[in-house]
Amino acid sequence: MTFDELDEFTVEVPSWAYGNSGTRFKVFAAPGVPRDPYEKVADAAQVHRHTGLAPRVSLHIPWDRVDDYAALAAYAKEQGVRIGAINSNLFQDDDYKLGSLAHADPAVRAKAVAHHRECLDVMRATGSKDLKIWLPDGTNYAGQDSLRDRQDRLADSLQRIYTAMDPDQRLLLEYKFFEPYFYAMDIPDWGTSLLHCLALGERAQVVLDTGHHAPGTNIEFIVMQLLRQDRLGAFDFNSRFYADDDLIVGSADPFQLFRIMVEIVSVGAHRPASRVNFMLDQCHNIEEKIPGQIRSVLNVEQALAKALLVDTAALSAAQRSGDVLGAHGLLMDAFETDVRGPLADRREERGLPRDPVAAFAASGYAATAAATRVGGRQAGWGA
Ligand code: PSV
Ligand code: MN
Ligand code: MN
Repeated sequence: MTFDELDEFTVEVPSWAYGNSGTRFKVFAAPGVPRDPYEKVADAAQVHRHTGLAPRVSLHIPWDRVDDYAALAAYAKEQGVRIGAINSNLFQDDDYKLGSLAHADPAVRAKAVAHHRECLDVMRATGSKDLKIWLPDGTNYAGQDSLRDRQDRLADSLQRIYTAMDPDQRLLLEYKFFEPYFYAMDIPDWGTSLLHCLALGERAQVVLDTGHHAPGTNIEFIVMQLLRQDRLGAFDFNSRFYADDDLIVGSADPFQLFRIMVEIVSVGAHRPASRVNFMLDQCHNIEEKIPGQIRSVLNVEQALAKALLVDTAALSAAQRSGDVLGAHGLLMDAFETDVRGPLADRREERGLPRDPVAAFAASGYAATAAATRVGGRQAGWGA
């Protein structure tokens, strides 16, 4: 088993995974959590140090607001990582109660567009190329607002943001079928996101968050369709049992993650040239956060490794000859293969720990952070 195709594969980690988090019932305080964006970047760098898989960290503005973004980017470099996507925030301002980019009031829309100009400046200062927008806008009651007018206003706001971008910057547009509004979200699905991206131009692409679909949705079908259109810009990986659970990717349904990776591999979209940004969007409410992130990037690598094992020539022959069970069996053969040993060997060959979770535990980093960081912050509380 050789996995040369994994050489250039990377996963981006989110700054918000390292702060305290919880549900609307309780946020649990963990020892040693970061007190500022610098410490979040330092924690994120631990994931890369022990796995070699996570060289970028996404920021969330204003949660990660600092005076000098170039200095933050330089610090990230010292730590062996760099700044990835910049996420805007349209959900924590009283002005946005009835919407942001789709709000009926032009002044609120202008404020939301201006926030994205700030994010574009952060990208220029940090070298980030991806502006990531999750639009929380929506309505709770039928008749509350015109569904159609909201789409028109949203299209106009997005156009203003797109126009303000540099030629080498991308706009990544996420969708979510419910929450924080429950009657109609303004970007509820991949089709709506894709339509807005098509209207904007080729540097606008869809973000697929694995937790943002109704139960039973065939996510790999969406992956295939977006790849066909060259509009899959990024993943937000996580796992769900019920709603937007944000649990560790590959924990709830490793087979689904494998099926997604099969679609990715079938068109070579795991290679950097495809520019699909494989990101995590997770919270670690009850487990340790850095080991949770390490486990997560390893789960993604494992799913990709299994997808690379599919005997594509035999599969294609079975599919063309109508061999239903044979074709399914070939896929299952790859999924059932235990790749953990070969991946550990591979890490060792590259000077990385065979067991990154154990290596992190042995490093003493968590104990030092717990002893020296007093008053760590809640994820999403800002710096
Ligand atoms: C809210 O659902 C959310 O989890 C979205 O998935 C965003 O990507 C993330 O928050 C960060 O804004
Ligand atoms: Mn997300
Ligand atoms: Mn989410």
